[in-house]
Amino acid sequence: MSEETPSDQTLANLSREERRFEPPAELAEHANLRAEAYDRAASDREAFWAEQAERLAWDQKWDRVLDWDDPPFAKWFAGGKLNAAYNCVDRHVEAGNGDKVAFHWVGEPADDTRTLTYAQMKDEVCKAANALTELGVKTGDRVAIYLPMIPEAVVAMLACARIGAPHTVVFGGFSSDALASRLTDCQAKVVVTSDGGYRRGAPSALKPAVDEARAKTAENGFSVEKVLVVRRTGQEVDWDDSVDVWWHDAVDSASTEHACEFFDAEHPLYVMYTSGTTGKPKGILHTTAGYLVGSAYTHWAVFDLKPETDVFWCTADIGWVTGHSYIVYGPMANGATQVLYEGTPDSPERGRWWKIIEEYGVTIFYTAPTAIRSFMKQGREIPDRHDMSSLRLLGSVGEPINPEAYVWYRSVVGGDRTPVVDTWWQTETGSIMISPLPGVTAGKPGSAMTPIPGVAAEVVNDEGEPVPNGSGGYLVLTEPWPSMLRTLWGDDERFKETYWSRFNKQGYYFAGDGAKKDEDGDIWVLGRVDDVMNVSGHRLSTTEIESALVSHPKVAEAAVVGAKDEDTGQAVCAFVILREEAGDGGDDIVEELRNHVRKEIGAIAKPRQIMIVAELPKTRSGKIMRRLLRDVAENREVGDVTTLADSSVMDLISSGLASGK
Ligand code: 6R9
Repeated sequence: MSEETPSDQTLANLSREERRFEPPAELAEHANLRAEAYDRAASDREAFWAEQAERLAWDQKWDRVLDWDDPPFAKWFAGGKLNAAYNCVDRHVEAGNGDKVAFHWVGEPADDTRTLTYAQMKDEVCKAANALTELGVKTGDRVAIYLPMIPEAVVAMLACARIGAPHTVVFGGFSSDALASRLTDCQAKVVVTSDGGYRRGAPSALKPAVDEARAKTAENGFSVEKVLVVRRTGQEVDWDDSVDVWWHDAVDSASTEHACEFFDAEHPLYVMYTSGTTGKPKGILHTTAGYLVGSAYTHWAVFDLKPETDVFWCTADIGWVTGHSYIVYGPMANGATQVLYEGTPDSPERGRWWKIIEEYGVTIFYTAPTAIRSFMKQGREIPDRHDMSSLRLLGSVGEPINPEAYVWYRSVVGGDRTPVVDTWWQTETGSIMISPLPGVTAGKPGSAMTPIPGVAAEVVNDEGEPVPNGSGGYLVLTEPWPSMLRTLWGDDERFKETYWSRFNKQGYYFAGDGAKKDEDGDIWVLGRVDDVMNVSGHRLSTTEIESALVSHPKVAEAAVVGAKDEDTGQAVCAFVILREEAGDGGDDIVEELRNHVRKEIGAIAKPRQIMIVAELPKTRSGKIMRRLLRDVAENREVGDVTTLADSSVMDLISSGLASGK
């Protein structure tokens, strides 16, 4: 570990974290949102949201801010009419900002770049909207998008929004099975895909998965009508003339004129599938106005966006909700200039991300803890080779960020200048709910801090009563918010049962996460409640033990699960990735780490078993799939791996363990 990394400040455990980072004076002085907003929003929540809704262009204003007459079915800005695509492109062009860069697109192969202005985006969106209409897509029809991170993905989403056809974006890394089940569930009429995309330096095919998925849905009596195919890699594809249409044939020749229709505020905008703990994926439904208000407001407030000067880069895939809210809808509604990158962080070399930041002068950078920890593993030498002084704000999303990873991010990537906003939210919430405000909050590494102005959250016990400061419980949202999910596609009952019935309190949304309030009342999200362990009657959080492990100088990443144990009910099993400079960690590494956890948290948390591994099983958004590790820890056959970003990881772990590595 380098001298600069504050190992001597290593914490005992999360609750004893005492480092604080005040907002830089300059940022505080010019901050978009000030401390007064908290009280203002709390005193009249609806007025506050109505004020935020003024950021959008409306064809017709709403009659009522919130209709909550039939909870949990909310209507926001009822009576209003607008078009999401118009808000994301046309109005910027009409305001004279057509020449402004919307995207600096960076392909994975070196020197494969494109620059797209707002005027060009508007033309592309109009052409694609005309082409989709020509293919038979009508308002209300669903369109699936299965594409790599190329500009056409954004264009296709906005073209759907423009004609009022809800899109469902399926992550390009998902299998044909996953695609087939989503196509069937939402009965998609058209699929937009490409021949392939680039990953880790090589073209990888996408179209065959669509062909397979179509064959599978046909077995269930459902068929997609058309497949619109972007040529990206030039690889060979099978072709069915009755179904397949090239994008360059249908879109390139289409007219750039498209008069957009204005839709009801509650018109469905998209369905995004997210895995449930059991059973089939849930189709989260978001509607137009509330979602757009939520994503635009939070992008402006939490990232302190100054559209004239900032260059924003969110590294999420467009197939994840973060890509929807913080690449497409929020930033584009705000007229931001962004970087959009097709590839992996380490292709062709490990410094690729830092090089992009340097080259495009990125000022605001938003990524996931999993990425940060993998950079920590490689050491700070790689980012240190780049000038990243343009950065002024960093964000984190997807899982709890361990305090050590937060401090590394801030000091190595952010040059000890930049605030880090740890943003808690979900596919279901549509936009950021709990986060520091960069110009107001003194950040605590590892804490998402407080609900942002306009949002009401609590940590409650089993009875739904708020827990006192210093205690843990369940994270709930206690008031409706504009970008909330409206239902699960086609399943109102499951919607009510999953999110609104855990507590006997009308209108309490249960997020499924455990959290704790520290002595100041600030919120620490502890991960999914299903990931809480019970060891000899003590409830232990996986996050807490993982953070203790990551605070050891030799550890880069850790995943902890509870495995059945005859003596203690459950026992702590840890899977650990070492930092590169630690080599194999030495002969006593396992004992050293077990004792480290005992010292940091206590004997009760000392892992029964620690396994040193090369990789951890993660979803594409970086969430560790503990269910699979639990299978390994309990010597079971490993379960369904279809939502893993890399499904070979489990073989690697199992074989590494079998060979005693
Ligand atoms: C945006 C996104 C949602 C779940 C959520 C929680 C975890 C996300 C977090 C976080 C702690 C944060 N999560 N952000 N946990 N701190 N800052 O990730 O959506 O893919 O639906 O996942 O992710 O467990 O419930 P989604």
